[in-house]
Amino acid sequence: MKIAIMGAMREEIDPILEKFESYKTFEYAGNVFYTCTYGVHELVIAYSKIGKVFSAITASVMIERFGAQVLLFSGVAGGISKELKIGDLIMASALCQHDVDITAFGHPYGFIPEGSVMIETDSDLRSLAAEIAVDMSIDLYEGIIATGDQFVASAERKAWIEKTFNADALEMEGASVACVCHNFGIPFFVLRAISDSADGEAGVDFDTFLQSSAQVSAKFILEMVKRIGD
Ligand code: OS5
Repeated sequence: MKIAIMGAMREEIDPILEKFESYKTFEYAGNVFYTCTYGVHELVIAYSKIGKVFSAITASVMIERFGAQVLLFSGVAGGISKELKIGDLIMASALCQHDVDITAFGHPYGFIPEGSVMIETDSDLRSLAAEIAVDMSIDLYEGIIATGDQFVASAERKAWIEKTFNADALEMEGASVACVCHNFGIPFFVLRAISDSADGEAGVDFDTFLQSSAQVSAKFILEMVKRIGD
C-alpha cells in the first residue's frame, strides 16, 4: 500500500526519516517529498510548512501526484482538555476549523456551505491505533481537534474554542488535511502529542517540548505503519 506520512514542521518528520537508511527525494510544489519502502508498504513522507493552506497543498500532492492510498499526520498540538499533559498523545476522532466565521449569514462557527463543521477520521485506523496503544501500554486519548491559522497562546481563545467546538486539542493543519482527504476519498488519521497548553506559557513550552513531543508522535505512527494491512 502507498502510505503518506506528513507533518507540518521539519521537526515533526525528522524522527520518521531518521529510521530509514535511504530514501529518494523529489521537489515539487514548494515541498520536498521523501519516498522509501517499509516492509510491504511504499511511503511518501513530507512536511508541509505551517498552516491550513500549506498543509492542504502537501496532502493534495501526496494523493494526486504520489498516489497515496492512506494518509497519516504526525505532529504536536496545544492541549485543551485538562486530562492532556505535555507529551500525551491524542488521536482525532474528528476535526474542525475554529477560525471559520460566516455567522453573519446565520451559519454556526466552523461551517462552510456544502461542507460540515466536523470531519471524522477513519474508524479502522482509529481502531488499529487503539489496539497498538494497549499493546504498547500507552495512554492514547481520543477527541476533537480544532484547527486554525493561529498559534493559540491565550486562555480566553482556548476557552472559546473548547466551548464552541467541544475541542480537546488544537493545532494549525489537521482540519485542512482532513478536508483534502475527505474530498478525495482517502482514509486518514491525525495523531498529535501535546507540546503546550495553548495558554500564556504556550510559546515557551512549545519551544521546549516540540522535539520530544514530535518524537513521541512519530514513534507511534511508525508502529501504525508496521501494522497497517495485518
Ligand atoms: O505547525 C504549527 C501548529 N503546530 C501545533 C501546535 C499549535 N497550534 C496552535 N496553537 C498552539 N498553541 C499549538 N501548539 C502546537 C505547531 C506549529 C506552531 S507555529 C510555530 C512556529 C515556530 C517558528 N517560527 N519560526 N521558526 C519556528 C523558525 C523557522 C525558520 C525557518 C524555517 C522554519 C522555521
